[in-house]
Amino acid sequence: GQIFRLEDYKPSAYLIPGIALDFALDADETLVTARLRVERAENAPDNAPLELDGDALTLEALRINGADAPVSSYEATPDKLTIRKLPEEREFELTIVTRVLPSSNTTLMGLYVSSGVFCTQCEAEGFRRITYFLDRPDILSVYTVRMEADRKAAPLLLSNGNPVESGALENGRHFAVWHDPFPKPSYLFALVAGDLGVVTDSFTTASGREVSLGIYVEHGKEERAAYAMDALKRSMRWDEERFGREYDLDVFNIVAVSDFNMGAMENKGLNVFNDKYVLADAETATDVDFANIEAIIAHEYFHNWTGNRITCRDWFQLCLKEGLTVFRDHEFSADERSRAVKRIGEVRALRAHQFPEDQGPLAHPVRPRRYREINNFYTATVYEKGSEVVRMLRTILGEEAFRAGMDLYFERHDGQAVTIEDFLKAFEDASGRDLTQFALWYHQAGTPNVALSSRYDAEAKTLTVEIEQSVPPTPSESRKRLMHIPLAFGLVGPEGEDLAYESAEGAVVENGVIHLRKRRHTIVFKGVNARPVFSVNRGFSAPVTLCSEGRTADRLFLARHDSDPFSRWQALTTLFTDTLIAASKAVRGGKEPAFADDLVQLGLDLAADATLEEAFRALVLTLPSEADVAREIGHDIDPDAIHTARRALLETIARAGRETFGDLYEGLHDNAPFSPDARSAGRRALRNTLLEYLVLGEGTPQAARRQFDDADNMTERAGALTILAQYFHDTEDGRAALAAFEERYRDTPLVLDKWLQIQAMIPSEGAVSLVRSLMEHPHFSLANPNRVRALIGTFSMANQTAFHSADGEGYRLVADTVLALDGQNPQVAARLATAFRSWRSLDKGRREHARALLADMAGRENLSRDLADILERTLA
Ligand code: DPP
Ligand code: ZN
Repeated sequence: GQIFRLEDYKPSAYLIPGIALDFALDADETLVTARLRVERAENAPDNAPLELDGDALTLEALRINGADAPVSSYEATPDKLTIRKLPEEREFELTIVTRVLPSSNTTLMGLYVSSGVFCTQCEAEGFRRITYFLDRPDILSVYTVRMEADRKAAPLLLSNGNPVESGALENGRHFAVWHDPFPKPSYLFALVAGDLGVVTDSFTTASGREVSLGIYVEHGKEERAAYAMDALKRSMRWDEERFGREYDLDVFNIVAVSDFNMGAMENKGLNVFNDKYVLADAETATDVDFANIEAIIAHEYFHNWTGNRITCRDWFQLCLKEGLTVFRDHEFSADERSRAVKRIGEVRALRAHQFPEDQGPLAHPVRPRRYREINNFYTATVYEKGSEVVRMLRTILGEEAFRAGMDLYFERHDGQAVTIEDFLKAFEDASGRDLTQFALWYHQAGTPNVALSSRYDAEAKTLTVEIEQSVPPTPSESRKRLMHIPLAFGLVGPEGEDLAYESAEGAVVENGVIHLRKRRHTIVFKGVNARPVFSVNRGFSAPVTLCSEGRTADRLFLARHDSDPFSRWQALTTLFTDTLIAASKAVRGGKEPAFADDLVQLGLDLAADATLEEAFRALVLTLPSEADVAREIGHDIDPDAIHTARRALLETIARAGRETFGDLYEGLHDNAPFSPDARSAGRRALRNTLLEYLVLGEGTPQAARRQFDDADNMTERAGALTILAQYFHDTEDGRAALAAFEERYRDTPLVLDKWLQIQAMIPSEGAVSLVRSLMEHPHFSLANPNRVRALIGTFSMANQTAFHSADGEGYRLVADTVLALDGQNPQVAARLATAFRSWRSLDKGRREHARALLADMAGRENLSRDLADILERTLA
């Protein structure tokens, strides 16, 4: 297939400043009439043909300045319309009539039907499934959209911008016209037409403009949209206060649909959401769901400035909007909730999703230089690492200069389609700093490693720190340049306070941050009055792996005393990870795993420490996952050994903490009515974590069964069910709870997804056949991405022993599903296939099974471009 390269970017020879779209909506066959105002760009040759993108389109008519275009003047295929003979004038009008088939569109890109509702998804290249167009983000157009549809089937007609006009038509049909005054790229176009319920509200912007807010959901589900509405209003306020960004249209609408490839989409003034990220109440949503809704509502709203008002010049710049907007939504959640807990969650997610990507065959820079299929670059690297890069920028510049840079960026580029270079230039100009070396974070793939050692000289009162950076080779980038790595640090004294020092030599050290810019730095801190423990990468200031001399005593100390909560958690996590690596080695060697008492005691003490937030204490008791341990081992992985080792540590802690945990668990119960706030969520998280240990300590399911039966909210009910399923799935209690849950939520698909998910994680011999049988359940459907992700996605990501089952059957299950899905929904199929990305780090037998299946898949005929690209890169 064709490879697109960053260096090949050329501005378009034609512009389309205005477009009027007219949709005659019909589920089987919709006629789309697009009237394009086309302009020849300055400096473009007069005779350049106009090549418009299409995808699976049928051309019904083509008119140039109102007259039918002679057949000889153009050429139309499903994926391209080339017009060779164009008017002499610089400006002309093209009318293009296409025919599209919404109800048979299973790709969920372009115009499709979800539960009877017409909706669209155009990012990245879905608009070309609606009409022929210059479907690239640097073509900005003002849109006017007219829709007509059956009034009964689709009383609601929404598009971008503001409503202009609506009315009745003959034959029970009606129409509406929307106009969006802000020029936008085609990927931000959206329409929704259907019969939906609505929650309305309003928001007054800082300058006093009144905005009507609407959240549209299936009838009967309106109450479950209340939290999303609240999150939206808080997001709008926050963006004004923190970034000075005000909303710009008269209306802001959100529509929840049940079939959606992504989480949500930031179409101008009309966000379309996966209903999973809108609908929530105590009965159906966990605290994690509430937090995700808050974050995603914020994320899509924040795109209005970072993405919509200022957009990407081309898709290589995807991180320009995504990394930045993730950073903004992270900051929002940190402000709304607990900053420390939020940060730990971000880092756990980064390590779970981005690190394996960066360390495997699919590694790519935050700003990729080439792609075959852009859909495959909506990755943890672009999003999560992209956000980390913006965070580092703030660390380097400081809050004030960072904000000045953002202000300049908004001021300078409003209404434009720009690049990472433009973005960085705004910060350089606002701060007077040179960001050339820093920019490597966008250009170079791979997770840098920082190796570190320190020694204290009591007589000289110096602490000498040796730091060395290296960036590992990644596909097609064997030689790496040295990065600018900002490491926040502290010298932790005997009482836990940060020790002062007189001077630091050997690197730029300012405001508690070491700026690593060379391969090696020897930093001498002078005037340090007591032996400190060096605490580094506080707050995870840089997304690197750290390799430091393993002084266990120092880590135990930091876990108890570091003033940075992230570093406390990190110290403990490192200790747990190291001990789990050692234990899985022991298991593999046929020995009993053993765990140090002081580590177990540390876990118990932190869990019981009432001065700490409950959510933090829950994280303390959450051991590194099997995948975390596997990633740290890195090669010749045996998931069974890791599972056995981790289970042994869980049981060791459970036995040691039996009494403490029981008391804590009981003490955390309260009778207050459910509230999704962070504090209450933290309490529930800790209770659920404790429950697992309680059950393991007692060896009986009673406590979990009791919580399952008594719960008045989904967090506690699903938490208990997860434990029952994990440890007691083959007992009466486990079976009964799973059946009761299924019965209770028979008519609530999003909750039945949890039921699938919980079963997909059961680490048993029968896991593969259980999942295969659940695929036959009436609730399951390959056509719905949420179902697929809940069952097959969870199985491949969160059931290490079963997915990597030594007989290869777990791989086969995922491969079968990927192939079955590819013909319907290539995007979701390709995403599912990335589960194989770490195949080379497994032990020999598993590696062989994975390779054989990957090769078999790659050899099939008619693979989508999406899937072929992933398979090819994974095998390379
Ligand atoms: N809708 C996706 C997001 O907001 C892609 N833009 O990240
Ligand atoms: Zn986004």
